[in-house]
Amino acid sequence: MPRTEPIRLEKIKEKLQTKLIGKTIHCFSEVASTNDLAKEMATIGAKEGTVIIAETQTSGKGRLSREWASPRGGIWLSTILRPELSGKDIPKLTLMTSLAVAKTISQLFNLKTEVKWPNDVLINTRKVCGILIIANTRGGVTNFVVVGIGINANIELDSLPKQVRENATSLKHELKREIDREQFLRLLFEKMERYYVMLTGGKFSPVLKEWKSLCGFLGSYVEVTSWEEKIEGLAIDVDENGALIIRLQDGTLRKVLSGDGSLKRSKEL
Ligand code: BT5
Repeated sequence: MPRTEPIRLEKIKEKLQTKLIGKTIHCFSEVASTNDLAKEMATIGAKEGTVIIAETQTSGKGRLSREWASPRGGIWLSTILRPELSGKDIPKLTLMTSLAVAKTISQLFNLKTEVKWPNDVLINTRKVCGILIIANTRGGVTNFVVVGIGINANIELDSLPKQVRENATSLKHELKREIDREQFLRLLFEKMERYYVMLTGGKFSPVLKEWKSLCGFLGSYVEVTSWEEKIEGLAIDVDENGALIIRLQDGTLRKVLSGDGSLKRSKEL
């Protein structure tokens, strides 16, 4: 079986057209978590746009300290950003990142992708990418943000833990071939930068509109678990701050912030 070659930095850089994201890239064979490393590097002053990539993570993290399986062949990366955004605007970064990943996949491989609130990208209802953002803010001012992205690229599904496999897919599984990870990263960085410039330039509405056009859950009955609470209703919108708006059975509207929303389709009420 062919084994994916390690990601080659110079191959990403060759034709990279960004001014910010990926201008500095550090590639590692193995780290505990690219997010943890990026956080450390940001704390000691790493420049905005710095990207940390690892071939594998021994302690990859999802939200609320959940485990993120990171076998070799995937794309596990973190980007350091220093946006002038207040804390309430940070979830916008998750939405723009999932949009950038979904668009990269559909453009390169002609695969139909779906974004799932708040932090996933799906192919055929299965998770191909998860995003985890860490924000460092003080007194309402954002010092730095780490955008962690995990993409199941060139991995076999049986390299994922059994309980994860059922709801996951990989690009290799969908395409029945390996992808060029450097080409993928170049396009991803370009798309992220484009949306980031729009977001930080006060033009988030068109980004959100595009995100919604790929969001399969709006208009469906959903069950959201947020901080131990279960909320069922009709998902009617995602607002400018990335909160999901649900219409409950009694007609009242409920806003769920993206912190720990986890969403699944439910039968009609
Ligand atoms: C996420 O959390 O989806 C965020 C994942 C972020 C991973 C990246 S990789 C680079 C960077 N460094 C890190 O340490 N993390 C970031 P959440 O929504 O909480 O989903 C976690 C759940 O997804 C787990 O509980 C599993 O059920 C499932 N899962 C774990 N590994 C997976 C994988 N490789 N593919 C699909 N699903 C997975």
